[in-house]
Amino acid sequence: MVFLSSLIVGVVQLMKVLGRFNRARAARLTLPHFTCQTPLFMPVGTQGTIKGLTTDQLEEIGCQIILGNTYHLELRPGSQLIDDLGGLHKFMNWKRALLTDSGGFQMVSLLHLADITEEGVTFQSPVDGKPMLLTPEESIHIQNNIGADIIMALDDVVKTTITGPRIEEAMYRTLRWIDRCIAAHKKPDVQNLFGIVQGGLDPVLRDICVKGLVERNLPGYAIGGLAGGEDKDSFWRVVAQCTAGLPEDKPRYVMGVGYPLDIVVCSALGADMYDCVYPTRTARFGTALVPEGVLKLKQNAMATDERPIDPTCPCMVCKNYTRAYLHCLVTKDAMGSQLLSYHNLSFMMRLSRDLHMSILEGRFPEFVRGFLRMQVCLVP
Ligand SMILES: *C1O[C@H](CO)[C@@H](O)[C@H](O)[C@H]1NC(C)=O
Ligand SMILES: *[C@@H]1O[C@H](CO)[C@@H](O)[C@H](O)[C@H]1NC(C)=O
Ligand SMILES: [Zn+2]
Repeated sequence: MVFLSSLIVGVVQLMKVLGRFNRARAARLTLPHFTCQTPLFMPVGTQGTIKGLTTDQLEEIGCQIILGNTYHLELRPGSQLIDDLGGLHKFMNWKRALLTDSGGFQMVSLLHLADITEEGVTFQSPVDGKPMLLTPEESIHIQNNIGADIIMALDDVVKTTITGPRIEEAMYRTLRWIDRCIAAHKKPDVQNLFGIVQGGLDPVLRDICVKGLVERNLPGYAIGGLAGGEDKDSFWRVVAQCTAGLPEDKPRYVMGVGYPLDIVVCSALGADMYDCVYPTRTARFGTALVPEGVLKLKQNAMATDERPIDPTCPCMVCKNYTRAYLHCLVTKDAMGSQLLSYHNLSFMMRLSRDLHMSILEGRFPEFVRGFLRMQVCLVP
């Protein structure tokens, strides 16, 4: 079985660009478990679930790939157990594509005591407080156990708002670590290892990192270290520079992005993949994505509003429920946030399809203009 799938993966090119408009691309991404279309959005399933939605519902709204957090999966239930039970696809009953992150970003952002050395990321176990070490080898080992279609290299993450020699150190270390990741990767036939471009906001460092990674001829590349509080101009400049330097026939993933507007702009700049925590971030639910920006269902005006969240949305929630009903649920019942997540993700999936089709059909500029015209009314 493994032999057969490795044969298939061996002959099928990972990415085929089906259409372009200037730098924007609509492509087909042939992954071991599913063939996806780009631009591609990946909802984040922290513990192997997307909050409140079943895998059937995810398929129903057109979700093609889910991002799993290695750090959370390793803590619970543990990657060894996932491997013993047949891999994450089987464990969570998801037949389509999966991507796992390296676990490094989560550690650095969640654990105050994380410390980065040449060996790896040292941190205090949140379970028993013991010091632990995540090396590039260990990250790949864990991700090999989890079995996602795409796995991410461990990189040395720094916030873009930091300046000085630390940015340069992190970029060169990321390049040294990619070789350790490649050497440790046991399943290159069924899992695609992506490298991550670092270098902060410095064009010279970004350029060195892009060239260094491209030399390694990886299946795909991510642009990392963004969406961390830098201004929009710097953000778009870095994305534009990196996409211009990365190979035409390989997928480009902008990590930690994001908002619908950012996704539209990054797609225009030649990026293909995004992870979107934003549409399912349930901390302060009661907000829904609509073409104009966001709709706040908690507002009193919603209490008697008989319209759906978004009259132009064909999703199950907008077909069946009024704003008034959702207003009543949002602060009181788990189903409120579940229905909103369903609509929010449907919205993103529809945006993904619209981008893909508008590029294929040569009407990408019209689509972007229409999108921007709607958004300006209600930007949060
Ligand atoms: C809601 O509407 C859909 C049509 O999108 C329909 O198929 C479905 O049965 C309805 N669901 C509920 C719970 O009413
Ligand atoms: C829906 O999306 C909005 C905007 O991204 C976000 O603020 C909100 O938390 C999301 N709601 C749910 C329930 O996922
Ligand atoms: Zn909807």
